[in-house]
Amino acid sequence: MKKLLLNLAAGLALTAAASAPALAQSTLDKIKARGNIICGTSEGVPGFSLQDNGGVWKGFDTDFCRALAAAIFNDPNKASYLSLSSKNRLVALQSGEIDVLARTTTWTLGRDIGQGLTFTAVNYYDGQGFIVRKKLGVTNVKDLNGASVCVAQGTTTELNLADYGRTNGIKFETVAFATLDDTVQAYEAGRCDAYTTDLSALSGTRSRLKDPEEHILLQQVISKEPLGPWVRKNDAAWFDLVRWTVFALINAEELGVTQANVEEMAKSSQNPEIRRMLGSEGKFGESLGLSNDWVVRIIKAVGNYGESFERHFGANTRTSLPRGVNKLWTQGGLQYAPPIR
Ligand SMILES: N[C@@H](CCC(=O)N[C@@H](CS)C(=O)NCC(=O)O)C(=O)O
Repeated sequence: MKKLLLNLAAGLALTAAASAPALAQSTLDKIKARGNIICGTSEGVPGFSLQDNGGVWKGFDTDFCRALAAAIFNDPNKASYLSLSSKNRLVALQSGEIDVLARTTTWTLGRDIGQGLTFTAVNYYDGQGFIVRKKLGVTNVKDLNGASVCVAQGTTTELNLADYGRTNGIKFETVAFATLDDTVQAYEAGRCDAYTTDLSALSGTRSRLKDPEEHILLQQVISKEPLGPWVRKNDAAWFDLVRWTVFALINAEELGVTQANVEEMAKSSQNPEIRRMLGSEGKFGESLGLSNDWVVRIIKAVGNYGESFERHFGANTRTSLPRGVNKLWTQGGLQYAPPIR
């Protein structure tokens, strides 16, 4: 009887194994086999991701893709970029055209659930703002009753604008466009009284208008826009790596590990947290499918979170932004990464 039950159990186990769907190859394995990572990027948002005159992508989001390439290949240049509009970015990730979407994309429940996608970690806390021509004399979003507002399609921006109108009894004439260029050009050509998007992108956009001085950013922030990289659902290995790369960048800043000192720290730091993070102790890199010095590789390539922020949004850049709520939690901000242990 016992044997019969055992046989039955074995038979059931076999049936279960045979009917289970073949485990899809992890994106990480595909990337390793391909020899580079394909990153979904913007259509050009100064500070986040923008091609320079030589066609090289640069920015805070670009740095993140470079960090992933460094972690996997010890070479930040092993990342290629696919420029995507707001409208087509999620489909590009769903269909497997890109490995990761690192493009000012807000974490919302609707996107995180039921679309085959997963948000990884917040690397920039943003909010929605407005830009208007100074000569309109508008100082508050509430003065925009009856105004036309340019917005990009397929964004949270479009939805927040409608919500804000409803809650505040304001009638906006929403004029939505499929691409960033069309949206900004329409605003610049005077087709709309205002242009609305994430505040961080607005200040960069303003700097690229023909006469930035003619435009002002309104003070109100009408939404929460937690931004960060996205991956496909049900790919735990790749999700873990992308998420912990965000956390590694933030932890490195908190622990004072910089592009300039990381190699020295890896050799001689006695701080156990730093030693674990840099792989001088423990095998965390291996458990992520990488080498144990994966964070050394990342920080050597792009610096820590604060260094990347400063490089792209610092006071000396054209896209200067206050660090604001993106300061570390130890300095009164919201950036807080779980410990590497
Ligand atoms: N964070 C918002 C909006 C992001 C967004 O796509 N913004 C528009 C207006 S700046 C856009 O076209 N961005 C340009 C780009 O990233 O190429 C979202 O996730 O829906």
